[in-house]
Amino acid sequence: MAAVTGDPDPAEPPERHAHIIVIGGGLAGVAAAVRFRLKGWDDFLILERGDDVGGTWRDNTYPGAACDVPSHLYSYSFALNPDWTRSFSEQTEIQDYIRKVAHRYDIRRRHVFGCEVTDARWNDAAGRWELRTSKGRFTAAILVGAWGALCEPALPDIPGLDTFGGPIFHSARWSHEADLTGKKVAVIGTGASAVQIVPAIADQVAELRVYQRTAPWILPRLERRYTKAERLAFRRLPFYRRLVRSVLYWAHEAQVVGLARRPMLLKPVERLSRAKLRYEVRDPEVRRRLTPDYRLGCKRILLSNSYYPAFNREHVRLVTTRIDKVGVDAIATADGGLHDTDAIILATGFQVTDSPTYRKIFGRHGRSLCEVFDDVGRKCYKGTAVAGFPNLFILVGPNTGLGHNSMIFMIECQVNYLVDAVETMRRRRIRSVEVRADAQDRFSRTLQDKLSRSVWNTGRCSSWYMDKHGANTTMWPGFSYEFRQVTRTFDLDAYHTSHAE
Ligand code: N01
Repeated sequence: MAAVTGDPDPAEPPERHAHIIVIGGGLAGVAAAVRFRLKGWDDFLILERGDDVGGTWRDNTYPGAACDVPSHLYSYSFALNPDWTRSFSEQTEIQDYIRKVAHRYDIRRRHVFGCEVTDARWNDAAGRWELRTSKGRFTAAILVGAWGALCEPALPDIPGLDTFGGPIFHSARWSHEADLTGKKVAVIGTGASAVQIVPAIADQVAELRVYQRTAPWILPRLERRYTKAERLAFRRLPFYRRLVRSVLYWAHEAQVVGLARRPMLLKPVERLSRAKLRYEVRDPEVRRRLTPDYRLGCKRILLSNSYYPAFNREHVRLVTTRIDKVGVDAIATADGGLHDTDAIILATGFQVTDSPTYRKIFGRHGRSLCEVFDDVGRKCYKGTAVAGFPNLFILVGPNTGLGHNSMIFMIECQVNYLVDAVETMRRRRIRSVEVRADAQDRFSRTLQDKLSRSVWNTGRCSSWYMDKHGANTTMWPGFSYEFRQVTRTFDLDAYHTSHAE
C-alpha cells in the first residue's frame, strides 16, 4: 500500500516516459506506430489493454465476421496486400494482415500489452500527460487517443437480463466455449453484426429467434473468392493492384452524393433493396416486418445474400414485439409471448458517442472529455483535437465516420495531421498546442450545417450516429478526399501554443 505521505510505493514499478504515448493498438494505433517508425522515431509507446494488435478485428470473432468494405480498399496505403483471397475479407484474414504489418515494421516491441489505462491527466505545470494504468504510471508529452469507436459493447437495458441462466454474451465478446449446437438461441439486434451471425449459426441451432427493433436496409453483397489468375495479377502487377484500389475508391466515393447531399438519389437503391426482399423471403407477413420504415442510408446500409433467406427456414423466427423481460430460461415479449431460450446473443452495438474512455481523459481544467462533451456536445476540431485538452490527438474521433468508404483512409489522414503537428512542434520548440475554442466552434458549425441535409439527419430513423444532444457527431459529411485536404498540413494558427523554456 502506498505511504500516506505521498512517498513512492516501493512495490510500484517506476514511471516510464515516452515522447508520444498512443492508447490502443488497433488499426489506428498500428498506422500511427508505423508512420513514427518510418520517420525514424523510436521514443513512443503503445498501451494496449489486449494481448495482441488488431483492436476491433481482434475482438470480433463471432461466426461470419467479415468486412463490408472491399479488401483491396480496406488496406493501408503503405501495405497494400496482394494476397487477399476474397473480394470482402473475413475477420481472420484481416487480423492476420494487421499482425503481419505490425511484424514487418517491427512495432510490437513498442507495445505494452495487457495495459489498461485507468486515467490520463494533463499536467499543465509540467506540460505533459500523466497516465495511470494496470501496468504502472506513464508520462508523455503527446497523447494519441487510438482507442477506437466500435470497441465498447453497448448492453441493452432489458429487465432480468442478469437473471438469465444460460450463456449470454455480446457479439464482440463471443463465447467460443458456449456450444450452440441443438440449442434454442436468441439474437437481440439486427445491425451489421447480427446479419452476419444469423445465417452463420442458423444450421447449427435447433431454434433461432431474431429480436428486431428496427428493420435494416440490405443490399446484395458482391462477394467472391479471387481466382488464381487474379491473385497472380495482384502479386505480379503492382499497377493492377493500385488500379483496382483506385476504381473501388472512386466507386465508393460517389455514394456520398446520395448519402450526404441528395438523399432523393437513393430512391432507386431502395427499390433494389425491396426487390431483393421480395425475391428472397417467401412469407409476405415476414417480408412486411422486414421492410424498413425510414430512408435508406439513415442507418448503416448492410450487405448480405444470406440474411433474408435464413427467414425461409422453419426454425428461424423474426420477433418484432418489444422484449418485456428476460427470465432464467425464457424471453417474455410485450404481447404476452414467452419464448424458451437456452442462449442469448446481444448483437446490440457499441457505446460510440458516449464511450466510457471519455471518463478517463482529463484536460487542462481537470474536467474529463465526458464532462466537456456532456456540456457543449461532442465538438472536436477535424475529428482530432478538443479545446481544453492540450497535446491530445484523437484518431477516429468525432465526425470521422464514413457510411461509404474505408475507415483506414480516414485514419491515415489523421495520422498525417498528427505527424505534421509533432514535427511542427519540434521545429518551433513548442511545448504544447491546444485548439482554439473559436476554431473548433466554426469547424463544428460548418459540419453540422452540411449534416443537416444528409440522410443520416433527415432519414427519419434513430441511430447511434446521434449524440445525446441530438447532433450527428459521428459521420463525416463529405467526400473522404475532402478530409484528406483538411488534414494535409497541421494548421498551427488554429491552436494556442506554449513554448519550451
Ligand atoms: O451494432 P448496431 P452492430 N433492444 O448498433 C439493436 C460496424 N460493423 O454491432 O436499430 C432491442 O449497428 C439495434 O436496434 P435499433 C459497422 O460500422 C461492421 O451490428 O437501434 N434491440 C440494432 O438493430 C456497424 O454499423 C461490420 O432499433 C436493441 C442492433 O441492436 C457497427 O459496427 C460488421 C437494443 C445494434 O446494431 C455496429 O454494428 C459488424 C435493445 N435494448 C459491425 N439496443 C462489417 O464490416 C440495441 N438494439 C460487415
